[in-house]
Amino acid sequence: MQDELSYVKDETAIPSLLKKAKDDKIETVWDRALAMQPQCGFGEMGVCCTNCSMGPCRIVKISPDGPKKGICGATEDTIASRNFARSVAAGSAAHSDHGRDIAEALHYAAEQKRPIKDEKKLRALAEEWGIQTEGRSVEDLASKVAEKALNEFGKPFGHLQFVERAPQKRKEIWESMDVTPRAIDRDIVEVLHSTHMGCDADYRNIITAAVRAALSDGWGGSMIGTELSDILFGTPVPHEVEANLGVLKKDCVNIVVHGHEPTLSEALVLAVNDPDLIEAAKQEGAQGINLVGMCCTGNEVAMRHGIPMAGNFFQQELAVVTGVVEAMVVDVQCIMPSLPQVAKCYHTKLITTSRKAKIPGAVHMEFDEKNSVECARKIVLEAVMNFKNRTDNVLVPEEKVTGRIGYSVESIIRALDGITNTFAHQSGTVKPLVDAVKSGVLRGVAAIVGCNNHRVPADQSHVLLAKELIKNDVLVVTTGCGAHACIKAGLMSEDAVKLCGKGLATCCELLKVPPVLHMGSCVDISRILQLLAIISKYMNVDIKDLPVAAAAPEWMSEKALSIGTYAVASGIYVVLGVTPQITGSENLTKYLTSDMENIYGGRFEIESDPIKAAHKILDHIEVKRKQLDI
Ligand code: XCC
Ligand code: SF4
Repeated sequence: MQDELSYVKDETAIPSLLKKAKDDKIETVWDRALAMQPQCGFGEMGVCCTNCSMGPCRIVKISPDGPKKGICGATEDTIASRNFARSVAAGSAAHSDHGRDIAEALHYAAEQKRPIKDEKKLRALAEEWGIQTEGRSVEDLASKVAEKALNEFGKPFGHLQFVERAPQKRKEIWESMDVTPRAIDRDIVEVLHSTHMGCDADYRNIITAAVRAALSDGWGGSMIGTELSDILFGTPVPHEVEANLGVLKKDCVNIVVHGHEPTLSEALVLAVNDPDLIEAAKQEGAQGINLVGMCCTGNEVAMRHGIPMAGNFFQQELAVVTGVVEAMVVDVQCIMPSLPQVAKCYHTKLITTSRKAKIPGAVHMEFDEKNSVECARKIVLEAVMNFKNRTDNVLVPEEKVTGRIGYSVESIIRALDGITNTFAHQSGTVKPLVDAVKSGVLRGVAAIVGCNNHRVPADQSHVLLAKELIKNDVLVVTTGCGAHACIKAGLMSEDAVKLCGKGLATCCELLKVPPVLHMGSCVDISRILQLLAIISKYMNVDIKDLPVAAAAPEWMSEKALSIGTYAVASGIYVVLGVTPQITGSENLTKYLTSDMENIYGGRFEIESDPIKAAHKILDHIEVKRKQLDI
């Protein structure tokens, strides 16, 4: 927990709005974090178990007295690993259920003959999945691909189809550990089953099940989410976008779309361009309708439509505090239950849209995929009619920057090659990137992903880490709230080249790309897996051999734990800036931060200092370079 002064230095637009929140007597995430101190030591160490009603049980670590086992006899290793595995399963469930919703959306789009944006990608995926493409209409193919994707969740035999995208050596490692993901729902259910009271007590075996569920996310649910979203809504291409809370407009009806699934936000993009609704807004005295995005849904619509990126996780309450938001429209994940309380103090309507996420105090307008445009129109009209209720108590912060985003794998390969119409699954074309790495001009590639967390000054670790890496000629790719942090700090602008080492600067200037590439939302970390798989196959090595690393410097969600786990199991070195709740078990901590490397080639590292984290990543990259003899 940091005091407010920590935020004054950065570019987050947070200080001015935090002051307004104080003046308006609004409680924010920082107030609640302060009130929560000191936080429960048992929970922090992961040694509190509530898996059955004989508990809660907790293991006392700080003194020789006190219980060392749960009532059933579960040890600290069992309890901490079960808690960790259940978090991973929940994270995998969240990402994968999102993927399933997109697959359903593709199914309905086909059924209703609605536009399917990326036909090329659809055909490529159909071929990859062994679906007969010749002579088939787009709708027919989309329907078949959607069905096949939906079957990935519960098929009784075999393994996930996207596993085939991994390099051969990786697949062998997974086979040898029996963690090849089979069916997404099954792998998640198995974690819940095996961590039930009186089932699996071996922390290594519990983590093995967690790994399988996590791989079901990365090479399953998330990858389905990304690929099918691209097919349905378009594969992102590079373009400019504005970011930070300064994108809100005083004279317009402002709608913030917040959450995760692009189905809702895509329908809103259509609705806000409806001439009737724009006219209605003008009738109400506004200049027009201004749609902006927050968190991952913000990333989705920014990547595909250039909709401004209003902010990340820790800016959601502050967006309402501006006093100019007519509606905040949310679906699932990372939506603070505090929002209706904040909204109540202004005129803002908080509109929930998913049956999976209702919040007391919000207006619920359920989004129906079969009737998406009509639903979106109703929501937009609700916002328009709310414009007249705005008061004078408004503050739109000045902070606003422009950056270049839209780096899907296809766009990256295209930027590298100057070739158009490249399919992601065609390798070969990553040659210029590989050559730059081999020659040493580029030292390697690092991914910076994840959330905000009160344990870190908002965005600061993301930004310091990214700056230190690009200064040392490491190309950074980013998603999620990390991407918001980086764009706000100017790291996706042309000027960012000045912060780069000589090699990276030359590459960026040559290819006309920023040193920090925005690859999308958190499900789009599957794009990063895909890119690494292509590079590995091209170089004929495994992912674990590449001079690459990942970091989640401010992570907080269970999804981030699932991501971290599938990254490690994919052979990647993953630095966590916030300590996971595992330290009550020395064995589990050692397993995750050391032993896993011997098995999977990747491991977790815990490092809260972003500069030190950067240097650990740089050291790791140099070790890998040496091993590759480059
Ligand atoms: Fe959520 Fe995806 Fe984390 Fe941001 S980065 S706080 S998970 S919105 Ni995914
Ligand atoms: Fe306690 Fe065991 Fe029940 Fe957990 S499962 S609450 S350790 S008795």
